Amino acid sequence: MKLYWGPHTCAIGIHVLLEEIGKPYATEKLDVAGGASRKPPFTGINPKGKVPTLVRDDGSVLTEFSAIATWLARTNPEKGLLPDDPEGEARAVEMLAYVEGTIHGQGFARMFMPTRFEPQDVVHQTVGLGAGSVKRQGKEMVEAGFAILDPLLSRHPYAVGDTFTIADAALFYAERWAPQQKITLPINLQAHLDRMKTRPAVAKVMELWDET
Ligand SMILES: N[C@@H](CCC(=O)N[C@@H](CS)C(=O)NCC(=O)O)C(=O)O
Repeated sequence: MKLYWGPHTCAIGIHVLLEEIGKPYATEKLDVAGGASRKPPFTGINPKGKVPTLVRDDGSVLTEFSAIATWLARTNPEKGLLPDDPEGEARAVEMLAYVEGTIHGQGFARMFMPTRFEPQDVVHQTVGLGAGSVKRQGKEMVEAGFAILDPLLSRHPYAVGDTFTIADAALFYAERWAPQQKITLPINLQAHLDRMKTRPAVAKVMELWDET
């Protein structure tokens, strides 16, 4: 099994899951910021040009954070990474979808790659966090998303309950971007991020990625 990843990307959540599972795996680092994921040879592996990308032992390729996370959870049931009960599973999927689709896909993506969003005029793309800019819009979306999730984390230490699940791996990667983008996390999400960093698997991956 091999995980393709890039510095500062959401792939860190999948790397954490691989460490939590504790079975052998390989990794390959890509210069995602420099565009390596969008050209050959990587596009021959994942034409979407995105990390995380997981190549499994049978050579098949799995893409999309939640698909990879769900597959890892279901193939390692003894680790309890995805609740078995319908309510717990639905809450985990709910968190994954919101982090990936809204906070990441709508919010942080505008901050990281404003040129891929409308409006395409120079003013809106280049005024940084100025009013009306794409980046500012993204920041507001992220802050609104975090504000919605924060009360949930006042009820339990992990994203959907008392134990670590794949929903925590997703929430973690988004929380980790907040200080890098000068976004102040609400109190319960900051506590969750701090809690995540105390997990040996998370600490190990952050050291491997050379990130704090
Ligand atoms: N929907 C995808 C999104 C993955 C994604 O956006 N990955 C980013 C890094 S966090 C990436 O590879 N970007 C490279 C690019 O778009 O050029 C998923 O959930 O896995």
